[in-house]
Amino acid sequence: MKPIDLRSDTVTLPTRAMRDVMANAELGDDVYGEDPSVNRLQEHAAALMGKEAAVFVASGTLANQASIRSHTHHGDVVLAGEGAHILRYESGAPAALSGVQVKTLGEGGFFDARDVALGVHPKDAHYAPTTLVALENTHNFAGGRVFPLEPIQAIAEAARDRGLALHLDGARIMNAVVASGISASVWAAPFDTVAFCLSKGLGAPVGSLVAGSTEQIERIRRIRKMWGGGMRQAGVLAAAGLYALEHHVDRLAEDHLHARSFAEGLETLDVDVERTPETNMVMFRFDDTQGFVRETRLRDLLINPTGPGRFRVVTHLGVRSEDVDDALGRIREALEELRG
Ligand code: TLP
Repeated sequence: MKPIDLRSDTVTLPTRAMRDVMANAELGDDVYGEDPSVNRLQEHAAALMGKEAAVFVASGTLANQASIRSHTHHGDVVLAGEGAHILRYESGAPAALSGVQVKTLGEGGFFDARDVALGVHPKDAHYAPTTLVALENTHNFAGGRVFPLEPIQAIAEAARDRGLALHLDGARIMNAVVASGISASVWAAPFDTVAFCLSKGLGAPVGSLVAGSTEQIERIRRIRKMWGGGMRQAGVLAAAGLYALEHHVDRLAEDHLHARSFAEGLETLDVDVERTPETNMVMFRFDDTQGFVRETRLRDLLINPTGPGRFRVVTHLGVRSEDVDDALGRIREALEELRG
């Protein structure tokens, strides 16, 4: 049986064409700023996000955490939505690497300008200074939902009025672009820094970027070096990233369609799907967490729980429509076994 891996869009393998551009990439030492492929990718990313500059980093985690470090001082408070990746899945980095506390706002990953206004600490020696708002789009823990533009613009205004900086964890911002038809630069405009990933739905093997002002990106470049993230002949990876941005954005629509048919298929199997997928994730519930994992793995189907009784399916470059049908067939069998 062919294994079907729906744990994440991070599991994609580079295509033949992508490997070819990697093999032929022009290289140099990026710590000296001399890798032409990295430079090309960074210029492309900055233009795409409508910012002055961009820096190539190893991961989404590094992109977020170096950005947080660049905006804050030890002891500050960062405001973020519930289930934010920076808080939930980055190994405690805001506290460990920047010495900041993350305070969550709103519900289910989403919040509004009023939450920001109420969340900011007063300027009083009893309170830690609030200096940054970090927003995630699409929101992973919420199931790949798009954080709508209007509330973001209002949040940005509320944050600016209070002197706060704004960071976007846009690991999957291109999924939001394809789902909404709104360009990346419009999504990025309210933010001082925007992190986005090449190694998720876009299918590159490694790499993320942060875009922002020249000054902010220089600060992040220094933090990247300090944290051991200077990458020398990184053009091998940058070439894959550039290829992904040029060839794999429009096809995200296919992943979104696959997620929707997956959700419909699950419903016909009487599985409790949280909501109609907006992008490439399907969140669903099944009480017997261990049983579901066991029975699907026995059928070469990989699906991760996000917590007790809650699962996430992620569609990606390596999932074709036959795989969706095939995976649903395997789930039907697993459920027959578990429901008896
Ligand atoms: N998310 C991974 C896991 O860490 C959960 C996944 O499989 O979805 N921001 C967001 C919104 C992300 O979803 C991720 C990765 C990151 C940042 C971190 O990216 P990497 O894994 O490159 O450090």
